[in-house]
Amino acid sequence: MQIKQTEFIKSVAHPSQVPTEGFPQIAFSGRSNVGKSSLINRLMNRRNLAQTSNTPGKTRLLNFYLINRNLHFVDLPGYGFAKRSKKEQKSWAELIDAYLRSSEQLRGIVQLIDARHDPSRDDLEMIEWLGQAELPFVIVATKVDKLSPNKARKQLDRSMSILADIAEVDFLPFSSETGRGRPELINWIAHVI
Ligand SMILES: Nc1nc2c(ncn2[C@@H]2O[C@H](COP(=O)(O)OP(=O)(O)OP(=O)(O)O)[C@@H](O)[C@H]2O)c(=O)[nH]1
Ligand SMILES: [Mg+2]
Repeated sequence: MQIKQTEFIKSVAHPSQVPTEGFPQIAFSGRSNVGKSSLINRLMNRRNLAQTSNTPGKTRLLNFYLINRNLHFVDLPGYGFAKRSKKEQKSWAELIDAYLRSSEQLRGIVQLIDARHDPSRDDLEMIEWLGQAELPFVIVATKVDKLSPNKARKQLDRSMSILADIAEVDFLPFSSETGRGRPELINWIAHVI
């Protein structure tokens, strides 16, 4: 698969507003600031179509992008952003949860973790959920450019062994800075849709 044509479609605050064209959907999940929007931009080779920010909590809605006029990418709001009120965190969790449970077109989930750190408690909860849902998912360890090759390998091994206890996982190192992992992730997407 080659990504040739990309456009922003819409932001959605409720699962009932999800586009109804029936195109397959790939969703991108992970804690706030982990790099979901940056990864989507890198996949699309668009600089700032998906809005990124140093401030966590930039993506608050489900954002839909149309790829090659026949596939949707869904940028999910990040979880685990402590500065939001409990009420707001709950409403985000409910939006993500309702979408993941109700979408009939969802073909797979790209779950991001930070290559520099052990998966957080929220990450583990999410990945455990994914392990039980009957949906293909891949764990992408992003920001790998921020580590030396040696440190990256060590931390990835650590994270992989932690995750191996809770779910059977595919694992992919990625960098939105350098594009590392892009071909492999596009292959994975092409395979599951
Ligand atoms: N060096 C490096 N920086 C990255 C990478 N991916 C993201 N960043 C930076 O990390 C910050 C957050 O990235 P976003 O893509 O906005 O993160 P997000 O997961 O969409 O965040 P929310 O929308 O808040 O959930 C930005 O400053 C990015 O430039 C990467 O692979 N390498
Ligand atoms: Mg974002």
